[in-house]
Amino acid sequence: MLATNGRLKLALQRSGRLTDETIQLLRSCGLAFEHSRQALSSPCSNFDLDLLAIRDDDIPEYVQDGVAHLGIVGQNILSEKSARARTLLPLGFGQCRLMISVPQRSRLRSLRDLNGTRIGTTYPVTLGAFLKAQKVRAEIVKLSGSVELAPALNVADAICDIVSTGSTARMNGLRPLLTVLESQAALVANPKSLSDKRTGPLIERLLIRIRAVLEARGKRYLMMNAPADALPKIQKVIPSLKSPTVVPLAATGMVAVHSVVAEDVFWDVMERLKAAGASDIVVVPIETIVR
Ligand code: PRT
Ligand code: ZN
Repeated sequence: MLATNGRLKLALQRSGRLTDETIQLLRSCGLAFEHSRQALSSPCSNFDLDLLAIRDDDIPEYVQDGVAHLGIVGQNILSEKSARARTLLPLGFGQCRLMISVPQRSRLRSLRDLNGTRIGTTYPVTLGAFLKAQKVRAEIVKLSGSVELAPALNVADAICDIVSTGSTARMNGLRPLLTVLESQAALVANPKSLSDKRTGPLIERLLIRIRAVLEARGKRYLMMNAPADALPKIQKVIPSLKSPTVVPLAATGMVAVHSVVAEDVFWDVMERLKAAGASDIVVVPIETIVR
């Protein structure tokens, strides 16, 4: 059943770890909407899109059933719900890992050691598929929360849970053994809505915007002046600079060079540009890059 009132429906987490970054991403795409944690549905005033704010666990099913055409949800939840939703784009936030951890003093050291053990988890489907693929026979103890307490309560020998900084595991005397799944938030779609003649083009328009915002993340626009004969050296400093914008300046022999650089190498690049002869280096943030 595909929701039809002509508007696209996107399901997002109502209130949780993914909510703020999801809203920020959608606003960066130029979408105007009110967001309140109380409202189930918020319309966008400048795009044919309604946002449905629900529990993250329900998002895969909403998308699979066509109640929402799109969803933004962690890949860990997608994997666990094994719903028919197509991943369109990883979004670069909400990074975490589904990991098997064991008590610090446990004798369990490797994947093979897990044979014959009990593993407590709220991810029985994902863990089951992993153990099957790895040909490990272990008992999966399905838990509904506080997984990290299971070994101390002798409910399990190991646990399989989401880890991001690792501090919860450490605080509970656990050490990570191995990663079952790497995860981040992703944009997912109901497969039928991609080919639908009303929602398909709307999804494509939204995708172009999201890609452009993601493309610009972590990048800076760099402008500098330099003697024209320093250009070859400058191009060596910024290898990504295939065809820099070079504008002659009124001062004879001087040019302005513009380029895009990655934020994480920016300080290093700037020092080397100065050494190569560049001056008046200006760096500005980039909001979007449309390829
Ligand atoms: O109410 P609703 O069902 O919508 O939310 P929720 O409580 O089920 O989910 P929420 O908001 O906690 O997480 C939403 C999504 O964020 C998850 O599905 C993951 O995709 C992602 N994410 C990223 C995380 C974490 N990092 C994370 N650290 N989800 C959970 N955790 C928990 C983890 O379960 C453990 O208890 O944080 C603890 C470990 O954190 P560290 O930093 O101590 O390792
Ligand atoms: Zn949840």
